[in-house]
Amino acid sequence: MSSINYNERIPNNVDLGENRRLQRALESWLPNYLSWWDELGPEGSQGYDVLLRTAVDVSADGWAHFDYVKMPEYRWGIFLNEPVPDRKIGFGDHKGEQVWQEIPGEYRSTLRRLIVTQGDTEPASVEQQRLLGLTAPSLYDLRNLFQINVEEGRHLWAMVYLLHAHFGRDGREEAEAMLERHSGDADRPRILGAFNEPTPEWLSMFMFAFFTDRDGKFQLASLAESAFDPLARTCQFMLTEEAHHMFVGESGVMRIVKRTCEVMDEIGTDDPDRVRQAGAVDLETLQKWINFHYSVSVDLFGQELSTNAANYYTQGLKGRFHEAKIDDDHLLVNDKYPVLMLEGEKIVERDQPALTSINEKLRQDYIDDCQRGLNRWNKVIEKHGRDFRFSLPHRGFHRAIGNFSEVKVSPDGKVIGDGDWTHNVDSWLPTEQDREFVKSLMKPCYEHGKIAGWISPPTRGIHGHPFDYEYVKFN
Ligand code: BYC
Repeated sequence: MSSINYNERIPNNVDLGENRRLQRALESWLPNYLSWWDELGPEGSQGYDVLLRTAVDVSADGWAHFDYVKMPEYRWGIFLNEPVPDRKIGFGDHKGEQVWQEIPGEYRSTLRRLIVTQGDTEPASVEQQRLLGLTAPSLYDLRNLFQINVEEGRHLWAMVYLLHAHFGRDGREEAEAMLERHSGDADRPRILGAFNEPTPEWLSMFMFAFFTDRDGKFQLASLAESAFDPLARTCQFMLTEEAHHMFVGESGVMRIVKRTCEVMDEIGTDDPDRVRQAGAVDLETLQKWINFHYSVSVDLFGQELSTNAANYYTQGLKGRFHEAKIDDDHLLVNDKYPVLMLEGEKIVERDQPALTSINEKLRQDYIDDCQRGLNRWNKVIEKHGRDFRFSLPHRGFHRAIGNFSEVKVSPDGKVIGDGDWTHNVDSWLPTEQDREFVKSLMKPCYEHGKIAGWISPPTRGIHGHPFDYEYVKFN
């Protein structure tokens, strides 16, 4: 069961060959997927040979194989983690019962919606990043972008498999619709807000991989707790791949911070204009990118108080992050959770029912994880003897979903009037001018061992290769 069958058109470890109907359904979706990749996948990259990892096994050791691959020939497949024998449901009304291999009828539409929401983000991110291959700061970064893109494509496959295998005709229609909605499309946008924002340059790419892929980590980890076992096992394997995406984001920003600090040392000043003139991104500008990407990603966790979220939990469809490690009754019926609420002009903490606060609990876990990354970036600045420190804005800042969506909140957490907001917003969020400046730095640098001037090279290459390895061959 565990090794993947590469002789089949769609590599898989789910015995697809034994279910001819399902296999045919997926094989008929494949050409549509490939035309979508051709049209909206990485621009101009079809002929490149890229050093990519491909999943070949789901076991902890040696699950991936590295080789040069042309991206349209990547073996997108369907891999689920091995089943845990005798796995029991860990939370909610069905706690202690056997997990489900098929979906109970009463949960069908809710699960379909969760799977569609998750699946929709995957091709969305590929669409958002499609032009970045034209301006990568190095071959190493170009390869990492393409790696992320093919794996997000595989994550779409993971969700489409569940739709085809478990939702009949509705599932097939949803799978088609995944290729019909497009990021930023006025008529048929992607489902969640952050996935309709453009990723126009590499600073946004790294911030997206740090902040938005991290939402993916927490959402997938919650779905990995699901009583619907095939969903849980799929998400577990997706998380293995996802770790690299977040590494690309965190180390990417770290390398930019390092370069900025080096430039400040070289020119002997931290004056933002001078830093920009010297071809680096000033720390104030990086903070604005943090504010933007963090706030749109924080929205992805939904409303602070959500009966939807409470129902997902009670029904056993979606758990909390690392559910089994939490020391409580996993029913939460009598528990409380502190939530920031808006009362008039004031933001106050109020105890709320833990069940309806499930989204907020996940958001808090996410915020703590983001803060750890920022601390590591701040260490770089500290090492260079500078006083500047990055911080996460208040969770009410620049929100479009939830309690704070109707008001304006400053990064330090005060409810402010429209006038105050307009007066200050240019120092909090990227302005057109800032975006133009960052874009002006984006010149491709595809010579071996060379790197653009606004970012420092990585400390290590990929798969034991040095930084100056030929990660992408243009042919
Ligand atoms: N945008 O009760 P609520 C990833 C809607 S990223 C637009 O809070 P719920 C990745 C909501 O639909 C991870 N609408 O909703 C990263 C609802 O609509 P109705 C993606 C929003 O359902 C990088 C209403 O507001 N995974 O993997 O509890 C690269 C009430 O809200 C938004 C998932 O999302 C929004 N942000 O929570 C590649 C996991 N938020 O019922 C990939 C699956 C809420 O009024 N999804 N609404 O019509 C879920 O778990 C939940 O659907 C959500 C929302 C957490 C998203």
